[in-house]
Amino acid sequence: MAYRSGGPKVLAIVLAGGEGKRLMPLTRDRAKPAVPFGGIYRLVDFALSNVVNSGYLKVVVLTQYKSHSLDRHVTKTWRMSTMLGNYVAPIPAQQRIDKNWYLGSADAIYQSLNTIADEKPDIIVVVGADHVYRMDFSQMVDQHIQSGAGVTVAAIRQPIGMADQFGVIEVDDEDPTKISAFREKPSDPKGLPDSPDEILASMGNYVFTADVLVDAVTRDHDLAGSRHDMGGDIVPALVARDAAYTYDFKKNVIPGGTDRDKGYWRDVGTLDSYFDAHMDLISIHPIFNLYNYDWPIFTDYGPYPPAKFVHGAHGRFGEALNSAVSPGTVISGARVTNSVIGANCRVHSYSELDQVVMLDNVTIGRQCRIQRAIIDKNVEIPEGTEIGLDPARDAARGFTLTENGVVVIGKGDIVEP
Ligand code: ADQ
Repeated sequence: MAYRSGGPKVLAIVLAGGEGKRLMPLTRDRAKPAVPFGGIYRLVDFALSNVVNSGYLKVVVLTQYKSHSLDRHVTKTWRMSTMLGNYVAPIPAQQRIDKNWYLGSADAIYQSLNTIADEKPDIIVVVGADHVYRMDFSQMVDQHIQSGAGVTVAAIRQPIGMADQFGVIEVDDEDPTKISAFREKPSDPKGLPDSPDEILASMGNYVFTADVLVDAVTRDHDLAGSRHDMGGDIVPALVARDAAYTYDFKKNVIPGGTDRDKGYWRDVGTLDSYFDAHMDLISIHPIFNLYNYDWPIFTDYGPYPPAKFVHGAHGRFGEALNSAVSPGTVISGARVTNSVIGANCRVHSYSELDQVVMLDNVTIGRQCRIQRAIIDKNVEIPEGTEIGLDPARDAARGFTLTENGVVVIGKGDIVEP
């Protein structure tokens, strides 16, 4: 492949139409990529920061399901100077070609082919929007160009028990970068030859030669029986045409990265993995390091002042330990440990919170005890409430309880003391 001077012209497509059923109630009225994460971010900020930090500044975000808050966040946060022709553009499903909403992620791209025709890129980087990680896509693009692949799929080893959540990659005996088989969410996975308890999982990030992607989604559109899915249909079709290679995420080097967070990647598809990923943020030497400003994670959290910790009733200290507390929040006379607290929250006297993930605008009244809980936006917890201490009682009150026993309270839910 020969490119004009200055390297290939790259367009990034962020797939952000996912429904995120397993994150209910957090996805009750927002798309999964719009789910708040880490106090001040939305999930989509991780994918977009990676794309932009990789140097790719022409970006379309394909949205569909309950896209209002996602759209608002992307439009507000991801403004770039248009003078150089750069943009991050949310594109809602708009029945441009077919009179139906997107049937799957490949159909989302098919119905947005006009954005590719307008830009005329050489390379298209297609990424999901529901993972927490850092990745320099330009290193994957370099490998893609050198290998002559039609598609390159980013890959990471995962426990074999999770095979039914991922596209599973098998590689060629002679050339371990070449994909010999790709099965979407198989129920009968084979372990890796050197590690029978692991599989090689697709991260849902792809680099395509532009013509190959356009051709693949166009053929797929007319294919009877296709689910029009990137992992389920497009990648297997290109494997069958001998055009699919894999990129080993372990090789990816991030400026400012540490040994501890090298290779960190979390699919926060379930409430338990969402909760665990928050605990990774606040571990004393963070497993995922938000403080690496060489590869910043960008966001916009609103017009809030710094967080404040004040004496509450009877002079009790307001304190937070091993916790991340977002701007606008006031902790007065309460003790918060091992928690991630969103913006503009209030935690009042004598309350004790441990391992709590709290999104924006939550008020915790006095004398509450809350453990291992996720509390969505705009929830008011009345004085004297206990949550997370007695699973049977929490279930009886209508709260969601995860497999690992984390209690989840949905946006705006009314909580009785
Ligand atoms: P899943 O995450 O299960 O598996 P999917 O639900 O299609 O696949 O989501 C992939 C991305 O596409 C997400 O960012 C989602 O928001 C978006 N998306 C889904 N439907 C869409 C639509 N109709 N329009 C626009 N965007 C849409 C995928 C791959 C697997 C891989 C895992 C890694 O299919 O092969 O292993 O990601 O987590």
